[in-house]
Amino acid sequence: MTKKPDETLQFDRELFKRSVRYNVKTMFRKNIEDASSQEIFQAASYAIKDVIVDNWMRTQKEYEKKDPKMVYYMSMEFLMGRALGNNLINLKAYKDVAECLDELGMDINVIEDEEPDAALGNGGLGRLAACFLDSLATLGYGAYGCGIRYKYGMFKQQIRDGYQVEVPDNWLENGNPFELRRPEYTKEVKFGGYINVYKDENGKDVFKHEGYQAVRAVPFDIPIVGYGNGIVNTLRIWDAEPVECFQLDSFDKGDYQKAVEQENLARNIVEVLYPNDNHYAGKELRLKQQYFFISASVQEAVAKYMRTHDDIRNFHEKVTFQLNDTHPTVAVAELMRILMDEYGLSWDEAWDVTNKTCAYTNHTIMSEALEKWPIELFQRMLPRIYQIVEEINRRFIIEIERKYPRETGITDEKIRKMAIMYDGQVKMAHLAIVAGYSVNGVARLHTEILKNQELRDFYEMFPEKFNNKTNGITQRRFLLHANPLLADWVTDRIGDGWITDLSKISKLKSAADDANARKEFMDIKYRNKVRLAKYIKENNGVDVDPNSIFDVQVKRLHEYKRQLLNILHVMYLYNLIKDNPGMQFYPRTFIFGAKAAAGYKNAKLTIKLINSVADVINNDKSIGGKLKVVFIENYRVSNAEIIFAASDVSEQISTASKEASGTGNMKFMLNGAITLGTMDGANVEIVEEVGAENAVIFGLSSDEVIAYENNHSYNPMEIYNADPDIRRVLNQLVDGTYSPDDHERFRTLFNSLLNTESTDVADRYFILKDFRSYAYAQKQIENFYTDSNRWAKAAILNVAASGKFTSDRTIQQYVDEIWHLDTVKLPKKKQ
Ligand code: 26W
Repeated sequence: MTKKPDETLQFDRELFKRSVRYNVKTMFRKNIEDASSQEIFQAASYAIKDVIVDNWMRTQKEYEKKDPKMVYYMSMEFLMGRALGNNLINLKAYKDVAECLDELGMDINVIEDEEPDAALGNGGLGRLAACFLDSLATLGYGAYGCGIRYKYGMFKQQIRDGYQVEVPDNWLENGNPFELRRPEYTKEVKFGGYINVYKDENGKDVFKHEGYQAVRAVPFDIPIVGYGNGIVNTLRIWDAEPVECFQLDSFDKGDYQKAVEQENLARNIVEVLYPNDNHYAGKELRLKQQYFFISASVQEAVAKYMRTHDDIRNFHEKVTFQLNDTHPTVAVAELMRILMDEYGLSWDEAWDVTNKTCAYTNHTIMSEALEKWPIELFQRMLPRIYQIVEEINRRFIIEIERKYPRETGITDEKIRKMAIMYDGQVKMAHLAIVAGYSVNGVARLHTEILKNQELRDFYEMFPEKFNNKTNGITQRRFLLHANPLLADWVTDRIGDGWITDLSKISKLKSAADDANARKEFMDIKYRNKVRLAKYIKENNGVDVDPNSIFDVQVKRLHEYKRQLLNILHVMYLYNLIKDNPGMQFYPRTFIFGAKAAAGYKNAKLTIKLINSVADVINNDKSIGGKLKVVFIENYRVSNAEIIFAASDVSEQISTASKEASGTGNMKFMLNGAITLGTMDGANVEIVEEVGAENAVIFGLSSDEVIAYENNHSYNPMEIYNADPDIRRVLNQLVDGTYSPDDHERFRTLFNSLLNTESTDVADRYFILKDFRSYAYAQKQIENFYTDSNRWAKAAILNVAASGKFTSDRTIQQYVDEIWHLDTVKLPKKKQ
């Protein structure tokens, strides 16, 4: 018998086609010719799930046999996007399936477009979790993603009359073909009530939780397919169900009340993702969501461990919990509770295990993002967890007093700044740092700021816990799937090794000096721009010229990310063109995409401003189409893939020190866009990799920003008074140029920059301070692009230098320096 290359990867096309026909018939009672695209999507997805499930079972069997150490990646958010295309890519079956669908008379792009995004996340933090799962499976590490199965994910954004309108995202409307309900792993989670303490027969304290409300947590498993290795890991998201159903005849009034409350609790808890990015709102329901999924996940992690081991004291040898920001931090107290109350460990034993199990990632230094729960709420909702956190705090304060004895004179100051509970609040970041074994930032600069500024006191006390893990992205989704033209071009030139080892992409360097290669590259970019132009025409009704420079800023809308700086600069350029009709000007298309948190006034008004500027400029025939502004509605993972592939300029213009890392910056780079950015977050490392001559950098450094913040010495009014161009642009916010029907519409944006009417800090994000340097950088971009050889060279060098920014590298560093997991390889499939 001849041996096939790798049996796990043989894709059986005939079986697939038969299976699609069969599914269409049994699911919809139709022949394939009569089925809708949505029905074909469903049928094809179930056919693919069938293939995945075999590998899933084999993987899980192997894990049982080898018993590797595993990571539980705990996260309130997983921004997965669409699954079908990604699963096909990782099964190495994309082209096969595209051809099969073609034979059945269907276009794979149309079928993929039928799938709603799984938008269970806001932005960077949620998408990072999704990239990490992809890398973990691809590198062969045992991993669980643990999260919440929100009924409604991130809202859909509609633009009406230039304003953002939020529309519910009923993503499960047509079901989710890839998920699997696992009722056999149901857990009970308890809220409220009180704790009774009594002694058992050995005189030991027993804590009994009474008078609580309970919810059943029911897990749904989603397969995470590794690239070409047969590994399938699990994303486990929890749904909530009421503990018991109504039995209308059998209970008294008290029970009836309780039954109704429990029913409501279950219904509300997983209803919707909080759409706030980097902003803590302190909502009671959010704390419930946190404890809900954490309690269920920790219970299951412990139960699973105890199915095959007998001493819970060694839990940390097989399990580690990574806490994605502070949102899952109740995990430390929940683990303590289970170890002590259910397994009888002493405090010290439980603390030892917890300490060796939990690790925390910080994703932001924005103070308004810090989670601080009112102690009263904590105590009322989670009475046992509260007791445990209080005891952790009590012991930690003793530790502070030991390190900073009274004679130092700083004991009280340290306690005030570092305590976990202080001033009526529970500080989740402090809890995560004290209770875990690792604290990491997400880019080198960010980690340095944590160590030297934000978390300085903790770094002083626990220097060994602090480490950096610069973020990364998966090239499987963001190049191989998102940009097939460029992916094929890369593979033709250097082979396909880059798909699982992105450091190999550096072999492209030589192409930058090859005139033919540069032409091919620019050709591909042009075709991707045509694809985006078509999308923009279909979705926005705006014509854009693929020969213009596509200058793109897509990310959540936030003042620190400075979309306002970008649009003010567009207003400035427009003035320039109007004043100098004959001037040399390379045509530019400024593209924005951003969702604003529903209650974030300035962010929403910035969207209206962008659309108002677009309206005026796009309809001004006198500028001959030199300038266009487009706001892409409902920016999300699926259209991001089209956008990155088509971008020339990557706008990464946050106020230095504010963007922890950024990951969009990496996706642009991988697709050959040139960074126009500040020295913030991972931009610093991008410039280091690609060379300063292949990026355009501007603005204050993070040290300068921090210095201004500390001495309160920045006064934007001086700039307004001294610079007539800036003054003119700012005045246009309030003179009706972009709001003829209501001159006051943009007044609050004007005020946020100059603050003539309140005591708030003016121009908190240094927009005026950085404006000139930004405008100059934009001028450099124009000159740069006009020299098309130099541009093409720089763009190719960006692709070639993107190797560091794969999430495969990031995950390998987490494994080597934090988690210490074992790799697993699947045995060859038996025939
Ligand atoms: C409590 C409300 C809340 C919600 C979300 C606070 C904070 C968040 C996230 C931490 C915000 C976030 O997504 N941060 C982003 O994380 C990315 C992944 O590490 C980084 O690349 C971004 O710079 C950072 O803004």
